[in-house]
Amino acid sequence: MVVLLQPVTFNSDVYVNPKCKPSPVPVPVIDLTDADAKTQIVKACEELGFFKVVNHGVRPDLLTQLEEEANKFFAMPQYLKEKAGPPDPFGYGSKRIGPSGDMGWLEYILLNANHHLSSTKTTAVFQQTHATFREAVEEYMDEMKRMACNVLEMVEEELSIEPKEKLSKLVKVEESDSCLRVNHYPEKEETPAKEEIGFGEHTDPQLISVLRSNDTEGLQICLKDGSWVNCWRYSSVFFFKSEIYIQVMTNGRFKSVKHRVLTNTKRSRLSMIYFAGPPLTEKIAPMSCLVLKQEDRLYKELTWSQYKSHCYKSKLGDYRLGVFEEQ
Ligand code: GA4
Repeated sequence: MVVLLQPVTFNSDVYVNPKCKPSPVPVPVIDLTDADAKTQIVKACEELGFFKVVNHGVRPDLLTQLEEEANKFFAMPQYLKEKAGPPDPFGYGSKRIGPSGDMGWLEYILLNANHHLSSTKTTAVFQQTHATFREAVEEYMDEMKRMACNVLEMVEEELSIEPKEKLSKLVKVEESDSCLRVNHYPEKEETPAKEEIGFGEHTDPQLISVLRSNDTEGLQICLKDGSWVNCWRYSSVFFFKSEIYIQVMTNGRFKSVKHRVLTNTKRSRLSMIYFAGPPLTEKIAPMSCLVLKQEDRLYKELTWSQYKSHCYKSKLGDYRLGVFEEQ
């Protein structure tokens, strides 16, 4: 079957910001029920590291419900929200991102999807809110895990990765170090709204991530030629990004996409990102089924825990893949 990519036009989900260099590369739209979806997913991960999925099976009212509950949390008085902060890295954070001094125009909650790794800060998020928030978050995490595993299993099939479920198991197991980030970029009061860095440019360390937002623009991805394109209007669909971990496992065949969020609208932006990560003890290395000769290996082996501690010593925009590169 021929894969048709949607053309980029100003009114589609992806448009070229007049301030950015124009680029002809469109974001692939993949119907998860399509018999050819696995081929399209692999192609998208190889070319852009970013794609949009439709027919994902997540009930739309879960999205509305979670969005409402999250908005209620962010509307609470600052002193109450701060009972769940500062982040350790989980919990509530405002403007500060990570431990190395990065700042952004946002507030957020970071929640671990694995109860065993939950911290008192995570618990504190739910102590300030109704049980309906926790219920919506838990159902959403289950749905994101299901979708992430589904996509990873399609990748395994397409690339003939052995043993079966090699990738999806990393996320399915109870020890998986996956997390959910809910970002709130507050509305701007001034007119015209001043453009600010909401979340600075970076690539994510995990396997893959699943992302959606309310109907507000701001997310930009960086293309191979260094130009930035805006992605927006995706309240009922999901975007997937392939991340550094899967780039290493596929020996560079999949790309992790650099992205950032700019805030330049009067509307507030709410985004939810599920990061599918492996257990802390898991070793990250190129899969032998994809690297025929030892000398073709681009990356050395590290455990997820070693890599994570390296990430937490870095600044957001740092090149974090370097630590895997063979000398
Ligand atoms: C980027 C992806 C996820 O949001 C995150 C981020 C983490 C954090 O906010 O605590 C980091 C960032 C992210 C990578 C470099 C370090 C760690 C902030 C930062 C400066 C939760 C993650 O796993 O890595």
